[in-house]
Amino acid sequence: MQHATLHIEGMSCAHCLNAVNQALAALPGITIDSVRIGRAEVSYDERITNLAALEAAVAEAGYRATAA
Ligand SMILES: [Cu+2]
Repeated sequence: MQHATLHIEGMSCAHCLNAVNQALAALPGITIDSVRIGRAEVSYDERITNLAALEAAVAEAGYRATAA
């Protein structure tokens, strides 16, 4: 498993936390360690997914994620 910290722009409330959580949780090969406003900590199986897929899922939910 790889660990990643995503910096996420556009989050402001509990709804945002939910939306980001669900977007990430829907991806295969990922374990969410924590989601806070502006930041998500995740572990992922690099044989199944990658940082670009994580960033794209967050983008689809309406936020802008950048891997730290
Ligand atoms: Cu919000």
